Amino acid sequence: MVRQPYNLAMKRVAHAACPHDCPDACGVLITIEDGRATKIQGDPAHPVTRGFLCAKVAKYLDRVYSPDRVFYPMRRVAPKGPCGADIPVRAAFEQITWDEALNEITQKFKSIIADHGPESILPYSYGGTLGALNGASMDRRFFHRLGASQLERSICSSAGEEGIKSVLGVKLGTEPEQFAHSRYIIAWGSNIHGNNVHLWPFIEEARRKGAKLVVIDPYRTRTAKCADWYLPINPGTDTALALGLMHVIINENLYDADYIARYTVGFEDLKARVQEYPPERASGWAGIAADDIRKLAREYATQRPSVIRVNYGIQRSERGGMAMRAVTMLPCLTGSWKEVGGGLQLSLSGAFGLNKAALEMPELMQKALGRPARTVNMVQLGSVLNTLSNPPVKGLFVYNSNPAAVCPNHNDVIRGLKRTDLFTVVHEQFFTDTTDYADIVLPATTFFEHKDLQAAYGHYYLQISDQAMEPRGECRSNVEVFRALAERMGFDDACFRESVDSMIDRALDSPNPWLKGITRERLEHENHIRLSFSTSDGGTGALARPGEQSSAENKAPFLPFAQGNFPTSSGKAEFYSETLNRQGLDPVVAFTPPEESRYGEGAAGFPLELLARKADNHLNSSFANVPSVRELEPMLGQLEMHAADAEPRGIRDGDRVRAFNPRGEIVLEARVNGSVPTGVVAARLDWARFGPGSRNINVLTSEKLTDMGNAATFYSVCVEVELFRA
Ligand SMILES: Nc1nc2c(c(=O)[nH]1)N[C@H]1C(S)=C(S)[C@@H](COP(=O)(O)OP(=O)(O)OC[C@H]3O[C@@H](n4cnc5c(=O)[nH]c(N)nc54)[C@H](O)[C@@H]3O)O[C@H]1N2
Ligand SMILES: Nc1nc2c(c(=O)[nH]1)N[C@H]1C(S)=C(S)[C@@H](COP(=O)(O)OP(=O)(O)OC[C@H]3O[C@@H](n4cnc5c(=O)[nH]c(N)nc54)[C@H](O)[C@@H]3O)O[C@H]1N2
Ligand code: SF4
Ligand SMILES: [Mo]
Repeated sequence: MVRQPYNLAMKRVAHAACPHDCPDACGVLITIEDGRATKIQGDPAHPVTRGFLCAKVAKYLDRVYSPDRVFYPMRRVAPKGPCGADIPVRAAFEQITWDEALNEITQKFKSIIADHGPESILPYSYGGTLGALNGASMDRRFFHRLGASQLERSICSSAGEEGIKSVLGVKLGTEPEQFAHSRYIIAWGSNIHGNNVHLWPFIEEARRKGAKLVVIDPYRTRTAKCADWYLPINPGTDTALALGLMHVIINENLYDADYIARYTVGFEDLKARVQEYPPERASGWAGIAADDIRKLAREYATQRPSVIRVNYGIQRSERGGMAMRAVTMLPCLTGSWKEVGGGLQLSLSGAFGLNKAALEMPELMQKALGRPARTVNMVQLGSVLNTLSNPPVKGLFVYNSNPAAVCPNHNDVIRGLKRTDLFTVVHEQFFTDTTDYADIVLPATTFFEHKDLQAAYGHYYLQISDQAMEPRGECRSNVEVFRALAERMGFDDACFRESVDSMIDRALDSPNPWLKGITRERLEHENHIRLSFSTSDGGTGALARPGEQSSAENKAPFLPFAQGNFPTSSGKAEFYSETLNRQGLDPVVAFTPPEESRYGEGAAGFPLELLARKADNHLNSSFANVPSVRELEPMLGQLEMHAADAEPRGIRDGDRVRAFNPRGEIVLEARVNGSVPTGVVAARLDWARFGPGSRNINVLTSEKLTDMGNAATFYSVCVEVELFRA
């Protein structure tokens, strides 16, 4: 229900938080007139996102009020397969009632369980909403109680998480506000303008005071175009570059010996190891001149405070865990964690420590199976659907995700989704690529239409996202769908009747000291609250600038590692990790090039490295279907390449080309535009439905998993490209 019952004629403003899978978690204000949302704007009071929205969410009314939304439960009446111009999506389905839909799903699930056991049912969800409740709560309770297979949700960030944790023990880092105080900023595999735009004003502020911005990225992003120094790097070679930098920093005595002695372990091992990586050797792999490596190392170590914004780009590579580990070592060597505006930021989500166990209740699996259910990796959906046995997957429930667009090895995913013996339910806001293979489609609310609690991974503020309006059509939130399914399944556990407010209270009721004093009531009143860091968690001095709203006791900058405090097994930052050693990984750090790269066997016959990128104005596959947002993306359907690769293939700008490898092929339009270095090509993720032959760039990506965290390798892909002759 809407929090404050409102007079229909009244105009009011609701506070929400953007739940999309984006570091920024913007504070949002939604104006409601006569029950209808009439305006969306950024909340100017939010200290980090400060009143502006990205281009896509600024057009959110077009999404909420799109005529293309799923409004009612629908049952398939046509064969599974892609809709398009010739088959209107709605013609593939008939409208049914919620009662019919819930009955059909539970009856089908019961018969699948009777024949194959509960683990033959697979939930599939990821980042549709990062709201604490609608992301992971009632859904998890339901599937745990059912005894369904568990999903390893590793499509995005788990390699980087393991990499950073192997050094720091936790995912914490430099808060965005501190970037305004930095003198030297490295954006490392981090497309700030496209994917994390609210950090940009802090960087601009630092640059006005003389800071230098360096961008390390194989693709000339909008961020790279704005940089003081742009270093195109060969994909998958960041570990080599980081080792080259550490070679210089250590051998030229540019490190912080006191910090290292007090707060780190394994320095001697690292010192020995970096001797194998002089800049000349690192240069050979990374494609960055040795002199530039030396210059970058010296500037980074001496122009202080220096900070690294490393994002998930470097870890979508076969050895992405090691790459993140290597980069994370840099601020531990220079001791820049001590400085306001120093350190490193990957994800800050480790600070929130919400009570996940209370939300998800994994103990319910015990009740269903007497043991934990098997785990299936989401990256390998193609193989899972086609080859997994004991038991095979017979029921698939997709929500918060669009695997028919975002999952690698697209052709196998589609082959699996097409199986006539697979019962697929998709809970969605839109008729996506994935609903093209659904037996039942259920209508989902947007964040305008449900309440949630919102953490962030790019700042340290917790927010309440209010329900601004009644759901459109018969849409229901994830929480309500799984509540209803649990009831139909006959699960009488009290947790399935818990109210949304009670779940928010329980999420906040956690041993994490940084949640101390933060309650739902306070969040409802104050909209956003910075985590309760104490002065012992940081340095001195005020972070907030005039005009900023921040409670007096909570102004000190958060410097999580100024005095060590690394929650690793040694209690120190680990240049040597016994944990990695036990896992059979290099306990220090070493560079091995990806097999699927110019240095590996994957390149035989397929010499070009493909970056299967995100679109700057979409969010993975979300927004691709909103016409006003699609207009912002002129690069869809294009393959960017370097002239030195185009010319010998007889390819000119604007030609139609075929990009292919053993997994698949796609026809795109060549752009010879200086965005990529020699040997690299790039294309953007889009809905398959809008691509030639109902395909997208994931026909070329693979199911191969990373060295740590079992994550996806979207940026370790080799292809060949030729002129397309129809
Ligand atoms: N507009 C927009 N915003 C988004 C998203 C979106 O799709 N669109 N997606 C959201 C999601 S889910 C996430 S996880 C975040 C991700 O945000 P980012 O972590 O920034 O993710 P990517 O765009 O995958 O990669 C960042 C950059 O890394 C570069 N890169 C690729 N390979 C390498 C490499 O080997 N070395 C180096 N140094 N760089 C490399 C890419 O060219 C890219 O420019 O963004 C979120 N925000
Ligand atoms: N080629 C290539 N592929 C990639 C990537 C890449 O860079 N290149 N990036 C990868 C990364 S980093 C990620 S995180 C994944 C993301 O993959 P997904 O998490 O699948 O992300 P989206 O494409 O945004 O799809 C989310 C879907 O959830 C729906 N949704 C939103 N809110 C709700 C809700 O409240 N309830 C329900 N039931 N549904 C909702 C949206 O309408 C949308 O269709 O994609 C990965 N795929
Ligand atoms: S997608 Fe990111 S930048 Fe855009 S409104 Fe949401 S949180 Fe803010
Ligand atoms: Mo992601």
